[in-house]
Amino acid sequence: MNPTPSSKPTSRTDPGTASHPSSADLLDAARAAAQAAGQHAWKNRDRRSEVVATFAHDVKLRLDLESQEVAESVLRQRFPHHRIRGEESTGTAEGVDPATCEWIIDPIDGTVNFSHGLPLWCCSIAVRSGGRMRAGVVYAPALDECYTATDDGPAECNGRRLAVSSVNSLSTALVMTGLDKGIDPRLPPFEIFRTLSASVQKARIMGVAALDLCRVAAGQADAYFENGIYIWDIAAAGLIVERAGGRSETLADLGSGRLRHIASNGQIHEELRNLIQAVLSQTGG
Ligand code: LIP
Repeated sequence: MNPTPSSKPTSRTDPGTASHPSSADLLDAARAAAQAAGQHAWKNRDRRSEVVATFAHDVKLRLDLESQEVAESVLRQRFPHHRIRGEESTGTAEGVDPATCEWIIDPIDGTVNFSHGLPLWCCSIAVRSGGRMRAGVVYAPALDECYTATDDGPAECNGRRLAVSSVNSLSTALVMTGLDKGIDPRLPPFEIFRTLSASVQKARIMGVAALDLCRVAAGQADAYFENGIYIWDIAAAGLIVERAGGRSETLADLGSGRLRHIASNGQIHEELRNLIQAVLSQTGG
């Protein structure tokens, strides 16, 4: 495995300024921060059992916190006045001027996978301003995959252009999904999972939402659904899906930052949304 990703500079369509950076400038910073944070976790993976908190179905690692700090310090050097929001940071987005850039970080998405030594984890960094995502990077060190996109450029993996699949029916689709951390088998996500599994060619749970969406962008999966996901899990990869020709849509804000989210190649989007809405209306979810 080669942990060193491509770091070629992005082409510049808008020169940008210090106070209004271009999307290419933001992508360069996001890539640098994601690579630094991801490499920190990867190089220190023998410390993956250093746990700071455990939950019934989740874990928080010392490396989650350290990698968040690494990412933040890279971003602060370049953009000291930007807001930062992350799974491991205390900053909030409340009252932010929508014109101000806000960075959205998940230093290790797929923490449970990482803690077990599985290679399916990544660092996800997005930046938004003016109400839209400007740039996103999903970097998976153990897979040597670095997914990138800007709002005015293509989606790429290690510099190779991505395009969504052309599957046009759920019955032949590979659908990535996950189950809410607050697992309660009586809740609608389990009912949706049951229906989904029966309706698609295959439903897969990989445990790393950002990479799941990148698989959709790469045409290796056709759609994604999850209930109870957070903005930092889907912000960067959602943009990558869209710039690869697909769709990424938050269906509902479930409170406390939890979202119901779908993404797809576009062709099966309505079919997937209708299936989920039908189960929710039957279960009162
Ligand atoms: C995880 C996701 C995973 C989802 C988990 C969790 P974390 O993120 O990527 O797909 O099913 O509930 O949110 O906590 O490892 O960064």
